Amino acid sequence: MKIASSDPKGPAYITGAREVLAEKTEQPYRINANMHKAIGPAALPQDAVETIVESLVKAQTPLIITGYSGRIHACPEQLVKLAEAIPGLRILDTGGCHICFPADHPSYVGFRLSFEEVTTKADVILVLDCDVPWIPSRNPPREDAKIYFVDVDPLNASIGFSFLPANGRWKADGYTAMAQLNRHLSSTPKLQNTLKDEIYKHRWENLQKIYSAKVESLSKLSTPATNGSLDIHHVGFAIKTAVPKDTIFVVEAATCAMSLSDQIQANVPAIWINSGGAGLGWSGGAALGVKLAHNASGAPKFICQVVGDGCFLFSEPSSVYWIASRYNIPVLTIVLNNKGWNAPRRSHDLVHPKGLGATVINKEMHISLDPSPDYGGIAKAAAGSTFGATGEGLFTGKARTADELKLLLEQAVASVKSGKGALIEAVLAVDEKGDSLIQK
Ligand SMILES: Cc1ncc(C[n+]2csc(CCOP(=O)(O)OP(=O)(O)O)c2C)c(N)n1
Ligand SMILES: [Mg+2]
Repeated sequence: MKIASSDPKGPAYITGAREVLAEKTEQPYRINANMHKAIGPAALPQDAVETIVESLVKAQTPLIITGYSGRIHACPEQLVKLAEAIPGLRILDTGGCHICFPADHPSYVGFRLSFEEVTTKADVILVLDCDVPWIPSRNPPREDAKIYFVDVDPLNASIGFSFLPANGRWKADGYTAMAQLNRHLSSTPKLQNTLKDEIYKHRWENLQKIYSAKVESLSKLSTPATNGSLDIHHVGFAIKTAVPKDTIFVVEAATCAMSLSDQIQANVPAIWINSGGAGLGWSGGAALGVKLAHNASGAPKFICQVVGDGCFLFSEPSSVYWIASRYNIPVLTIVLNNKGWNAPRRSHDLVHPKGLGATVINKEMHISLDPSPDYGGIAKAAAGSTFGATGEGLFTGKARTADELKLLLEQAVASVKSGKGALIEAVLAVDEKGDSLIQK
């Protein structure tokens, strides 16, 4: 397996016929890497630049929906520039992999999977590097919405069936395309004149109000329950408070991911990395890889993996913690114990709201992990009696209350900083259907 560096970038299987591979070469074979560089980024044609910019400027409720444009770390800055140049333009992040827009910006709708209702209100939508911008049966765009689609791979050529109806679609690099839109906007006097209209000022003020209300509501949600028991909002807040400011989050948190992102409020590209695929179990190995990559770049970072209990079990923890210990790769893991697989319950209820499954508890649906395995114990056993060169085993702990979590997080962060990996299990207060018992 190799990592493709031309778009669509990512892991690629390379196959070679056995007979050819077994042949002897006559002389040493060399490849000149300079002659094998990745394909350069593709730009938008000028008429597309003009069409998209004019539509966004003239729209009443313009929206950009994106999923993985943040993979190019310079792209969020271009989106911010565009959102500030066209007041009222909002950005919805569907959480493809990297964060695509700073969470503390008033134009950010947030990281929401594809059922956010702003999609149904927009009159112009630019979909940028995104595979599932909405779900047609839940939050379809307006019939009269103009939709433009810019993606490195708009046809998803390697996927059996994938098609997004749109008024225009272009294959282009997200950063290059957004920089083109910004250049055209700032150098076109007619559009600049239009943007002087009072309406844009009002729209900007309105976004500030929406943003202030959001900050207030997230702050309320972040408080612990009166009896101290835990929900994802408080756990997210506690993690954010405990870890270093420039922590990189490696996230595989399934149904907890959106609330977690609300509290983590990632505002720098690439500090939030989500699995880009559907097969669970990615984050254990990924967290170690992210740690090694930062070490290799010469700028080591604190890595915090946040993982659902189901995903943790999928992640081959016996290999992950043995490798972490054997090769001395300390990261902090937070396991979110909500007693099992919440996502299949949600999927079931979306598709069969009145089905038989809606009447039974998670144990009867066989999606429960209750009683729970000893998550910390599994990791500790795999890491062995000495983590790396520290002479001590992995640091582990289990928190059921806000006070326990605070204390354990402090100790775990100190442990990881001293070179020894750590795992904290956060036990969320949920009922037998996986719903939070905490009402806020
Ligand atoms: C390898 C693999 N198996 C099964 C699934 C289907 N699946 C999607 S989400 C999920 C449950 C994940 O559980 P957990 O990590 O506890 O998160 P929660 O749903 O509780 O938020 C499952 C089984 C999958 N995506 N990948
Ligand atoms: Mg779970």
